Amino acid sequence: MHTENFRAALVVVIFSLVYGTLRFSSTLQAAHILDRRDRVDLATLHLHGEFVESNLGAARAADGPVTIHMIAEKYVFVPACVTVPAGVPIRLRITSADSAHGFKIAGSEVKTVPGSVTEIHLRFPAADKYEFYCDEFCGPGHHAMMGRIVAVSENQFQPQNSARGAACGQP
Ligand SMILES: [Cu+2]
Repeated sequence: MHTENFRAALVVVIFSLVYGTLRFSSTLQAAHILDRRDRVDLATLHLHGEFVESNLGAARAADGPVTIHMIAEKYVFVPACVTVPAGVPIRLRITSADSAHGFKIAGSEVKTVPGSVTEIHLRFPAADKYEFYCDEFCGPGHHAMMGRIVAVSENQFQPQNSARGAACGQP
């Protein structure tokens, strides 16, 4: 009888430990995801703030880092083509104008949802073209939702602050 009670107590203790550990790690994970996202007002996305059209694309801050601002919407990325310098850290800040979308490129992927900014750090090792696409099914045009990052050498890099800037990736 004592043995049965002991076994029952042991099962409860083990269950509690496993459950507690899972709860703790999922809370940490959620906090981590929230940390990496900023809120953005969907209604004024195009009017002011970091996602106005004139601020889309790649820009280099005065102290050096390069940031890409991008909007995902059915069924395009704006801008769909971005030129960046190769071999340096690139910060991508992306948000969605409508539904959940994915952004997948060369071994990295993130999800983006309306009202939040998702941030990811990328680096393109060589001057080359890197295709990206939406990997979150978002509707009938999903399959065509793609774009391109063109990494160029430092001295060829000219930040473009235009969503529909000059032809990108043309020879
Ligand atoms: Cu999609």
